Amino acid sequence: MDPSATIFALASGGGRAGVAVVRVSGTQAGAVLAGLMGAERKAPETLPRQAVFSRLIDPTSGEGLDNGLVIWFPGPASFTGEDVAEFHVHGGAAVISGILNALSRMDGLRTAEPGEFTRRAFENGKMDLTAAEGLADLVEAETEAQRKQALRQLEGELGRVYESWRERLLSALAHSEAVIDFSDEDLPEDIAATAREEIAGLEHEIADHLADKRRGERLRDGLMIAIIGPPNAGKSSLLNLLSQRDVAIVSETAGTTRDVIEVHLDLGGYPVTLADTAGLRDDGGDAVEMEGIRRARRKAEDADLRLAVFDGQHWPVPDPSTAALVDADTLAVINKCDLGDLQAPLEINGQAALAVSALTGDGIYDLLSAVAKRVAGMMDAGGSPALTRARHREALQDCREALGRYLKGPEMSPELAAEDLRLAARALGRITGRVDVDDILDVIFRDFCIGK
Ligand SMILES: Nc1nc2c(ncn2[C@@H]2O[C@H](COP(=O)(O)OP(=O)(O)OP(=O)(O)O)[C@@H](O)[C@H]2O)c(=O)[nH]1
Ligand SMILES: [Mg+2]
Repeated sequence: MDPSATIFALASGGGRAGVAVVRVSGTQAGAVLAGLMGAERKAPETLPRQAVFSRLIDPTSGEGLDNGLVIWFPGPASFTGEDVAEFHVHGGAAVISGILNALSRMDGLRTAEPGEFTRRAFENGKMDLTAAEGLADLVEAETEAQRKQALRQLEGELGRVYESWRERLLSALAHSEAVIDFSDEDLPEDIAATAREEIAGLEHEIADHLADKRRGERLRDGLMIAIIGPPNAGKSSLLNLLSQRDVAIVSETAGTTRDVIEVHLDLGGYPVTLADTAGLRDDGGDAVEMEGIRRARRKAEDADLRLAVFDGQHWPVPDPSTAALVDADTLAVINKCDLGDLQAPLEINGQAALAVSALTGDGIYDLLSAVAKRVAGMMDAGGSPALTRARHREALQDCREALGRYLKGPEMSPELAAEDLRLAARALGRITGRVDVDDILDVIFRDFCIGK
C-alpha cells in the first residue's frame, strides 16, 4: 500500500440510488478534476468547497460519462487534509463503474483500502483515534442513542477527556522530574506532595470513568435481554408481541421452543436483542429439549437483563426454577392476566412483578416502558462521555495500574516514580493515538466501512 498514492472510492453505499458520491484524495486530485471535467472545466480551484455542475468525461477516450456536481476541497482544509475532489453523480451501476474505471486508468491513482480516507485524516492530524472510531460508529449507528454517542465521540468529547488527563499527568511528571534534576537546589518544598495529590485525584477520576458498567460498550453493541420462564408461560407469545412479528412458534404444547430465537429491536432509541428461550424445567423432556434448557440457562446468565415470564394460571405459586433466577437485573412478568384476577401482592423474590397478557396486549405498554427505563439506565452515560471500546478500557486499566504503583510507594525513588507516570501518560496517549499506535492502526481502520 503506497501511502503517497492518490486514492479514490465510492463514498456512498452500493446499490442503485439517485445520487452516488465518488471521492478522490491526494496530490493528483486536481489533475483528476481537470481530466474528468475536460474542456468544460470551470476552474473549481477558484471556487473551493462549492458545487459546480459539469459534464463528466472519460479523460482517455473523451466519452461522456455523466452530468453531475463537482466539489473541490483543497488541502489542508479537507476531510483527509489532502487535496480532495468529490463527484456527485447519478447512482446507477454503469455510471459508477464508468467513473471508477476511468479513475483507475489514470496515472498515480488506486482504489482506497477500507478506512483509508479516515486513516489519512488521522495521520494528517485532522482527528484523533477516538474521533475516527466515533465516525465509524456513526456510520454503523442504527438507533438514536447510538447516533448521539457516536456523534459526541466524533466531535471529540471523549478524546478531550483523555487528552486533558494526559496533560495533567505530563505536568505532574515535569514536577517529578524537577525533583530528580534539581534535588539539591531549592525547589518549593511541597512540589512532590502537590504532584502526588494531583495524581491521586486523577486516579480517582479514571476509576470512576472505568466503573461505568460498560455503558458505552453496551450502547455500541446493543443490550441482550433474555426471556426466560417455565414451559407454556407465554414467552414466545411475548416475543412475537414485543417484536410485532411472528418469529417464534407458539403452541399449547409445553416445550415448543428449543433453540434460542433472537430479534433485534430499537427500543426507544436503544438497540436491544430479545432472546426467546426454551421453557425451564428440571424433569421430563427429550435430549433436544434438555439441550435447549441448557442453552436457555446460559443465555439467562450472559444476558444484561432478564424478562422472567410466569404463567398466571398457576399464580400465586410461581415456578420455583424460574423464581430462583429473579434478581435485581430481572423484570418479573406474570402472563395470561386475561384469564382472571391475579392475587396480590404481585411480587417475586422481593421484586415487583408486572401483570400482562400476551394474548390481549393488556399491560404490554407498562412492560415496554419498564424495559425501556431499565435499558436507558444501563446505557445512558448522562453528562460525561462513555468509553466505547475494550481498547479504551485496557489502556485506562494500564494507566490506572501505573498510577496505583506511583501512589503506593511514597518512599519510592523519584526516578521510578517518574517512570510510572510516564507509562501512565503513554497508556492515555495510546487511546487518542498520540503515541505507540502503529501496530494497532491496521486493526482499527480495517473495520471501517467508509471508503470501501
Ligand atoms: N389466555 C392466554 N393464553 C396465552 C397467553 N400467552 C400465551 N398463551 C397461550 O399459552 C400457550 C403457550 O404459549 P407460548 O408462547 O408457546 O409459551 P412458551 O412460554 O413460549 O412455551 P415453551 O416454548 O413451550 O416454553 C399457547 O397456547 C398460547 O396461545 C395469554 O396472555 N393469555
Ligand atoms: Mg416458546
